[in-house]
Amino acid sequence: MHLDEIKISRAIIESYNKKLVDALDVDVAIVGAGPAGMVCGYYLAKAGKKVVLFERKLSVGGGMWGGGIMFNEIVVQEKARGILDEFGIKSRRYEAGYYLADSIEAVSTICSKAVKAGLKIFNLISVEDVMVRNKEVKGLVLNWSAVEIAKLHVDPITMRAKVVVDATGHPAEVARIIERKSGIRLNTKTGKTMGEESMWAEAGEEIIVKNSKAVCPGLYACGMCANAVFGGPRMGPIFGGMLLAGEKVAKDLIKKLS
Ligand code: 48F
Repeated sequence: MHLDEIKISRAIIESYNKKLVDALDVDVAIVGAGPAGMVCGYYLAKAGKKVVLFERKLSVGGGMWGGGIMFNEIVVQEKARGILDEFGIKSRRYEAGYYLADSIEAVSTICSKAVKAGLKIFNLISVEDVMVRNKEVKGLVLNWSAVEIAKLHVDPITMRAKVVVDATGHPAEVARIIERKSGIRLNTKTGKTMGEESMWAEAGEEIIVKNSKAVCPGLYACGMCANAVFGGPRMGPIFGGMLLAGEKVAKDLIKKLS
């Protein structure tokens, strides 16, 4: 069979265009394809919600690929083992209460299951702003990451979501944009982002799940971002809290949207 390069190009352009147009009006838009964002997207998609995820980088997975100091193993505590099982990720007991998983298997499996469940992931897209109406977040402002990196003077596009989830990890980028530009008071003690605290795995893992909740009308924090917004320690290469945070926000949103 003769392969026509123009057909290949047309197929990609037409299909991507359709996918992007369909992503302009959704139930939930997640920012960041780390473990927290992808797990959240998986449970939402599985529940039949229309959910899209925008990721700045070429690859999904955020900080999970590198385990600790680039040793590609992750530790997960007892409480979160059920989520590894739900995804079919193999875990091995290290000592009582400590389980190990291969970080490559973990990222690739979470991503695969989430996409198969119906989560639409757009990589290479950066969220540079939010759409706000009457002090409520109503959507996201998107641009190609290549435009951002090259600092090109190119205007973005806008999409609408019933709820936005900030899963951008340590920088809490969406919450900080709102703090800087919208005049909306965040649901924190000070009304502003509180900032993350120094390493304490045990406390951080507990707090992160509690902190993964509504930040302001229309916006939820999920994963490491939640401790940066509401205040809480970092926890290093233990990942149960990220998985549990993703599951918790998804459950809250399924209830809220039905
Ligand atoms: O950092 P990341 O993995 O966040 P997470 O899911 O997990 C945190 C852990 O990896 C680790 C940890 C465990 O103890 O602390 O750090 O909470 O994933 C965040 C993703 O968001 C993307 C970023 O490239 C990364 O893949 N991201 C950040 N800002 C934007 C963004 C943005 N403005 N637009 C699009 N993507």
